[in-house]
Parts: sequence; structure tokens; C-alpha cells
Amino acid sequence: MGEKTIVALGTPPGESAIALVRLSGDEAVAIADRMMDGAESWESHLTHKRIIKDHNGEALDDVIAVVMRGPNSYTGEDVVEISCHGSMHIVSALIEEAMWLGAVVAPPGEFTKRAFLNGKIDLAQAEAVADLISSETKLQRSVALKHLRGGLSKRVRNIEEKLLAQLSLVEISIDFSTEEIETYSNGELTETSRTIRKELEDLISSKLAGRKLRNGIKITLTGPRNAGKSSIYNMLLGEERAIVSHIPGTTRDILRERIHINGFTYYIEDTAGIAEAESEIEAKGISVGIEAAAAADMALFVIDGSVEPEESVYELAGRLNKKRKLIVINKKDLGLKIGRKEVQEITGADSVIEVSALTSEGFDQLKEWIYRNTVSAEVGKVVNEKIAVNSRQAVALQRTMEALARMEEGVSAGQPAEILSIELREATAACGEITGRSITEDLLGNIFSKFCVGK
Ligand SMILES: Nc1nc2c(ncn2[C@@H]2O[C@H](COP(=O)(O)OP(=O)(O)O)[C@@H](O)[C@H]2O)c(=O)[nH]1
Ligand SMILES: [Mg+2]
Repeated sequence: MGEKTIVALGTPPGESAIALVRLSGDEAVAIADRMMDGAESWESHLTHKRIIKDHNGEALDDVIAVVMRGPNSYTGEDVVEISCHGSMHIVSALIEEAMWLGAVVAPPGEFTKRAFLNGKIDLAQAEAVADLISSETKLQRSVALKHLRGGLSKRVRNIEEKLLAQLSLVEISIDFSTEEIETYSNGELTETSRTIRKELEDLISSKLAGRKLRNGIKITLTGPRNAGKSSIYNMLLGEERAIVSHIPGTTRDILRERIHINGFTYYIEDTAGIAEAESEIEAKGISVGIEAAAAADMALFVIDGSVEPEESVYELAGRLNKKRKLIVINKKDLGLKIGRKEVQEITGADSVIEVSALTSEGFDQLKEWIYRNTVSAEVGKVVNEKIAVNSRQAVALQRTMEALARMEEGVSAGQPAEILSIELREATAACGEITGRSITEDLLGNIFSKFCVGK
């Protein structure tokens, strides 16, 4: 320890019923004692109702406070939590007073970083804390909670132990190389390495779904004007967010809102219709819309099925959905002049769906269809096992795999134990980055700087 005592607001800034100010470090209890007489003598983990005073003796607030003595605290250090009235003025006064008494404001993620450095949680668990805070759906929450409880760490540590066992056998043989003692067999080494690589592959397979689960999926509604993009957007959101009108060219800015489908977050964008612009502003809106469609994970091309589409509409459909060609035929309530099969044949679309944004017919299917076309292929592991590695973890797993593959090549090429041990060492080190057993200061800084202040 010996780190400076930190202080930060743990609840969101703004007016609220209660705000939580938290201190952690060697001086936390002494500082609290100066603010609330007697804190030094409090029993750990019991709440106390006190009036907080500043160093001039002026009352700042009536609070409930608790001392949690290390190592039985979140950070492993002495922690003091003060629940005060949720006024930003009071919060600032408490933090300033703590600073006057020697505390420093905690940088982002500092509490969790200390929890990691003090061995309360490993790095994969620390990352799960950030995931849990940002979770918006049951699936996001349950995956984060499983990781926080060590669901991923356990599997990674299991792999690490196998790697370490192999490494020690190979290294012992280097020590005994002159004595002709066989501590490992090439056959077994390769066999174990292959088994480990399968386990690594299994974990890596959750990477794509993990990214989508954490970052969300961007969907852009595009297509000709008046096709009903804004109406579909509103219907998906369940509210009148975009202006709908029969006047072509109504939507100019990009509107973006999020919805949840089967536990995943989708950022839906409504854009200006693609057509000959009638004004400079509309032209700008159109080009921004085209860029958005190109940047999105998926573009949905909307067409008005109640009229026979012009040739140019089909041509646009082909140009705009580059990733997967997905077409929504709208205005089914008016009777469709063209059907799914026809549109699919003409455009070669991957999939076509019919809806009505007026009656909401087909919208349940539309959501499932969006889900099917964006994530469903790779979510099995995430949904069933609640395991989803993040990109940092996937990179470390990948490096472990590559080092093992090189070692296996070394074995077949008859390389000596000295060479094999280098690759095994590399595999072990890469794998150790996931739980943080082997990690550099830079990497640590990088991970925790993404946290919010107070966590
Ligand atoms: N009958 C019917 N009219 C629709 C439907 N969807 C949109 N509209 C109408 O079509 C016009 C254009 O809709 P809007 O959502 O603004 O189209 P956008 O230009 O593609 O955003 C408006 O008058 C809407 O009321 C639908 O499913 N059925
Ligand atoms: Mg519109």
C-alpha cells in the first residue's frame, strides 16, 4: 500500500436523494475522524449517523457513514463511505474538506485498480465491473456478473495452470539435459498443446458476440424519400421521435436512438431519403445519410411497396447495402404492388421483409429479422454460457494460441527444450495478461483510464 488516500463521488453528479462520497487509503479513517468525531473508534462495517463539520467547525451535512477496514473492503484498503444529501454543493464541500485533510481526488477507475493491485479481484473481473456499470439489458448484466464472479477467470486460470505445468516439465529437462532424464515426451507435449488450443479457440469464438454485446450494433435506415423510413424508425422506438410527413425531404439530420432486441443494444439511425436534392440543406442531409449507411453495421433499405418502384430504386438498393443486402418493403396496409420474392429476384438481396409502419404489421418479425441478420449466428456461447471475451482478452488468447502453434512446429522439427520453452513462456505470459498475473504498467493504465471517476 502506501498509496495516497483517494476521495471521489461514487454516484452520478446532479441532484439526487442521496449521494455517496467514498474515501480509500491508509489515511481514510483518520480523515473521516476529523470530519466526524470518533470515526477512528467505529466498528468496521457498521453505519453511523453523524453531522459532518468542516475544519472551521461549520456543519456541512447530516450523513450516514460507514468505515470498512482493509482488507475487508472493495479496494482492500481502509474505506469510508459517506452517504450525504444529494446536492452537488454538499458533495463538493465534503470532497474539498477531505482534500484539505490530505486526500487527493481519485483518477478514473482508481478504486477498482487498487482492488486489483491488492488482489481483491483479477483483471478480467475488474473489466467486468465496468461492463456491469454500463449494462442496459438482462443479457449484458448476466454476462458481466458471471465474469465478475470469476466465470471467465476460472477458465483462463485452468488453461494457465496447464501451460505452467508443461513449462516446468520442459524447463526441468533443460536443467537435466546432460543426464539424459526425460521429463516430457514430444507426443504428450503436442497433445496437451492441441487440447489447450481448442479451449482457447472456444473462448475466442465469443469475441464477436462480446463486442456486439458491449458496443451495440448500428443500424441505418436508408432508401428513397417517402418510403416510410421515419415511420419505421418511430415504430421501432415506440415513440414519435422523427417527423413523419408526406412532404418529401422532411428528414435532414441523422437521428439516432437506441433500442434493445434480445438483450443486445441497437443504435437505430434515421437518415434523409436518397434522391435528387431540392435544396442545399437536403443535399447535405443526403450525403451524410449515405456516409452513415456505409459506416453502420447494417443498412436497411426501405422501399414503398404500394407503388411500382422505379428502376433507380433497385439500383440504389444494390449500391447502398454493401455488407448484407437487406430490404424492407413498407406500406403493406395499402396493398403491395411488389412482393418479397420479386424484390429478392430483381435485387439479389440476402433477405427481404414486408411491414406496415402505419398498422405495425410485421414489426415483431422485423425485430427478430434484424437480430437474426446481425448477431444470432454467433451468440450461442454468450446466451448459453454467459461468457463473452472482450477484444483485449481475445488478443491475449490469440497470442497464446500462436505461441503454442509455434511450439508444436518446433516439436515436429525436433527443436530442443531450450527453444520450446521460449514459446511456452510466451504462451504463458500472454495468457496471464487476461487475469493480470503478467501485465505491464502501461496496459493497466490503459484499462483503468476507461473507467468512470469514482469507480
Ligand atoms: N399507408 C401507409 N403510409 C405510410 C406508411 N409508412 C409511412 N407512411 C406515410 O408515408 C409518408 C412518408 O413517411 P416518412 O416516414 O416521412 O417517410 P421517409 O421520407 O422515408 O422518412 C407519410 O405520409 C407517412 O404517413 C405505411 O406503412 N402505410
Ligand atoms: Mg424521413
